[in-house]
Formats: sequence, structure tokens, C-alpha cells
Amino acid sequence: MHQVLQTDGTLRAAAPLDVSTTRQLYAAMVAARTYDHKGTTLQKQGRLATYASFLGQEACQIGATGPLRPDDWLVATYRDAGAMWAQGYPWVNLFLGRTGDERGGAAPPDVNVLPPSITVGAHMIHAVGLAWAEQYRGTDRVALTMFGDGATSEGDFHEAMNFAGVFGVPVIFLCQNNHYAISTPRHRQTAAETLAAKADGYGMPGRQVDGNDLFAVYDAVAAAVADARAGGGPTFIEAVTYRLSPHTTADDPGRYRPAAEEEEWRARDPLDRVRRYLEANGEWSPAWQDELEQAAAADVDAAITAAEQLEPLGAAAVFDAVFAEPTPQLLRQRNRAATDE
Ligand SMILES: Cc1ncc(C[n+]2csc(CCOP(=O)(O)OP(=O)(O)O)c2C)c(N)n1
Repeated sequence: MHQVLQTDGTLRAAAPLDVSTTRQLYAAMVAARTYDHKGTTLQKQGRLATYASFLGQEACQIGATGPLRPDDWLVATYRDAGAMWAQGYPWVNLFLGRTGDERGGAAPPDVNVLPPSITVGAHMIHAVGLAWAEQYRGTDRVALTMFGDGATSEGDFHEAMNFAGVFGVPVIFLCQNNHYAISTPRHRQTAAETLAAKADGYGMPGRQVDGNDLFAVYDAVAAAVADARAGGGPTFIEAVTYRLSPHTTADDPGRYRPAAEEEEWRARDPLDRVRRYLEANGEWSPAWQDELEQAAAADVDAAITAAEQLEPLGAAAVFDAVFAEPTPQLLRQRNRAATDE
């Protein structure tokens, strides 16, 4: 397993980023954690319908998007709000999506990030399609798709990986192996020794990296992106991490995993690791941390206010975002919903 930054903040290999970029990515990790914490809190207050936390997975979210250009594609899941935001998807859209408001799915036109996929695995096919279209048009854009260990058991995973391998599509598959698909542990997901080993069967390189190590994730994705841009085709990366939170706000992990295991992973917190590294290099202080947390909280709070101030949509709106040209049946249902309002 590829590791650069160890738990104590010391390096095992050369850092792939200069200090100023590391500080920027650390700030993004703090912002992502701030949003994540608010998401869980707002759901408990009844202001979001449900929330899927990525607590503990911030190195994957920020490390993976770090090497992307703004015009590359990101196609991710309900657990990837941090990555989506880092690639330009506004916090306000992410909040709206979690209230069931269709406007959450409408990213600004210059943001190449698809709305989060709730259907496990289905979005990987969309990522392959987008990247294949870019290849066909002769651009050097790539697509990054993010998914969990559970998604590797879906038929869609096979179809996406197979097609990408055969056609040399410029797509990066980033599997966040957070050890559980709701209550199903990794060892019940596949008998394969590693998830990265699956890449062999599709004729693409597979790498396993420490998913709590910002530098390792960044390094692996940067190499895969460079390869894809240069016509080298897809790469599969397994980032080994851990979901410190429940699956969603409707889950109780105490029913399927020992508290001691959570504690073990808490000690490998991805933010602490970068903070220790920066501190040892004289680049972190408690005052800067306060500054980052306050700025992030102000941003996130402004997004919550903006989302909650919007005039609520009526029930008929759910039909409007499905097809550009609705079928007669949908139109009838829409009209009925509008009359009932
Ligand atoms: C096709 C499909 N099957 C089942 C579900 C219900 N479901 C939602 S999340 C989830 C677990 C997914 O686990 P994993 O892919 O490891 O991602 P994680 O939630 O751990 O990030 C399941 C089974 C779904 N949303 N879509």
C-alpha cells in the first residue's frame, strides 16, 4: 500500500506538493469537515431529510480532486460532498439536494460535476460515457469517478470498468474502501485479497493507497490523471480509509462494528496527520486553525441561509427535472400534482 505521510506527520517518501499547496488543501479539508459536521447537525434538527457523512474520508475527497483541472469531470456519490465542493459544486446546492429540492441538482453551467448518485454504482457508467465523449472530441479532459467498496459488487462496476479498459477511456476509478457498505464488512463484499487487484481483470493498472494520507491519494490520482490525459487510458485506485460516522443519519454502527475499531481509525485521522506535518515545518498555528474554522463556518452558514431562504418548490417540480421533454404520462401526473397543491 502506497503511503507518503505517516500518522505522526513524518514523511516516508518525498512530499508530492509544496508547502503552500499543502496549506491550501489542508484548509479545504477543514472546510469539508465543517460542512460535514453541519450536515449531521441540521439533519438532527429536522432541517435536512437525511445526511451521509464522510467524516474520516477527507484525505480521499480533497486529495483526489486536487490534481484535477476545473474543466475535468467529477461523477461521485451521496458521500462525496467534500470532493464535489472542492471541484466547484456549491455548498448551497449540496444542502438543497439533502432537503429533496430539485434545484440542488442544477450545478452552475461551468461546473463539470454531476449531481450525487444515490444509486450505488450507476454513476460510474456516466463517468465512462463523459470521458469517452471527451476522448472522441479530442480534448484532454478526464473524468474522476468516486464510489465505495460496496459498489464494486454491482454489475454497473463491471460494465464501467470493462468498457473503460477496452476503449482506453480517460477515466480514473477511485474506490474509497471505507470498510463497510452500510453493515456489510469488506470481507463479505469480495473474496479478492484487495479491491485494487480487480483492475487486472479489466486490463488497467490498479493501485492501493493509504486513503487517510492526503499525499498518497494526491500522488496516485495525479499520476493516473497524467496518464489518462496522455492517452494512457484508465486507472483503478483503491484508497483504504474508514467511515468514522454512521452510514447515514438513519444508521447505528454500534450494531455491526466494535467501538475499539472506530477508535483505532480515529487515531489515524487524516486532518491530524497533515496538521502534524505542517506544524513540524512551522506552517501551522492554533490561531491559523481558528481562522480556517471561522471562515469555513461563515461560508457554510451563508449557504444554509441561502438554501433556507428560497421559496419552496411545489410537488409538481419533481417532474420537471426528469426529462427535457416529458412523456405524456409524466405530464398527466405533473398536472395532477400541480392541481393538488
Ligand atoms: C443499486 C442500489 N442498491 C442498494 C442501495 C442502498 N444502499 C445505499 S448506500 C449502500 C451501501 C453502499 O456502500 P459502498 O458502495 O461501500 O459506499 P459507502 O456508503 O460506504 O460510501 C446501499 C446498499 C442503493 N442506493 N442503490
